[in-house]
Amino acid sequence: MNINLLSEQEAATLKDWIAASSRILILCHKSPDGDAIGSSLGWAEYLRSLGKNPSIIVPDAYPDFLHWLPNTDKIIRYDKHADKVEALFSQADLIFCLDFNVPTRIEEMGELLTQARCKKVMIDHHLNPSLDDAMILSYPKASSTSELVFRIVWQLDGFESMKKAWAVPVYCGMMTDTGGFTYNSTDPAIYFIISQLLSKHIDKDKIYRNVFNNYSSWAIRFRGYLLNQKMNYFEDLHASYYTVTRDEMTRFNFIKGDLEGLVNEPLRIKGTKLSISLREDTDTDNLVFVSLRSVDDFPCNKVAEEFFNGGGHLNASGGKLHCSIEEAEKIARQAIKSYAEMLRK
Ligand SMILES: [Mn+2]
Repeated sequence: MNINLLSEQEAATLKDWIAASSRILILCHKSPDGDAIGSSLGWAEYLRSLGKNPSIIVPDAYPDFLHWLPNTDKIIRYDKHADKVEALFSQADLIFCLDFNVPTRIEEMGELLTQARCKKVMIDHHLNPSLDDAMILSYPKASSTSELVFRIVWQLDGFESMKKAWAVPVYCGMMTDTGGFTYNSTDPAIYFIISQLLSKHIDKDKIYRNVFNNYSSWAIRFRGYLLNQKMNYFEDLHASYYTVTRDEMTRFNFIKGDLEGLVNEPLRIKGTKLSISLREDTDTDNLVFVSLRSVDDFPCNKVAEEFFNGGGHLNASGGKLHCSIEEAEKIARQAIKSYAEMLRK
């Protein structure tokens, strides 16, 4: 199966740039998810196989359920080690941007990235990438950036020498970005890739359990509480929203990752087309994070753009509101009502 993505020119340039660089950084987006971490670890492992020693830098904390991945001890957090990261940026000769499309996705680090005078490569699957003076390898149809890492390593003839420590994060990133291969995962290439990853002796069932069956009892109670007490379901409109307040997070000993994927749960109600999650920030007042999920051709990214200062994929997007949770709730109701015609069908 031909799974190559890059033009010959891109492949050659990428090889040259890597070969010529010795101070390489790998960055991924704020609040890193399984794909951000998985693709970064996988790409770092590939670069190490070429004799490089890249630094993986993340803007802030990533969920507990990813800490078991190999080599996470090498990940540097900008929010904890700003000075060290700034020094690394000032010396870098090649920067890889994985799983994000614009510098603002890495918040304060975005400035360091735009100001850095070195070669930059963006490898990503989000829509509308933009990074000045960079080689942009953007494939919005791909399931995940981890899939892109696999395909690029494959095309650059790195696959043979890759070991389990490469295959595990790559598989993990593909799995998490597709909800365990239940959405955005119909491309046959994905299953070719999985079969190749399995040849590196990964235990895919264990990877699934490590990620998805890794909750505390508090988290399960919290998720149950939100569905039971907080879900607003519009039967006639096949849409749902729920709110999560800071008080509730404290009450249920919330830690990062506890509510991961919960926004998908209302979609399990027969016929549901749209699910919206509204969550207060843990520190900042009047900041509400919004997650949206939809099915089939209902464009939740349009809803995100129009009502929640956000955007994203057709069926998975996000945004944020600078207002109270009560006002956010009103906006969500308004959003659902304004799409009533499309939702009712
Ligand atoms: Mn991704």
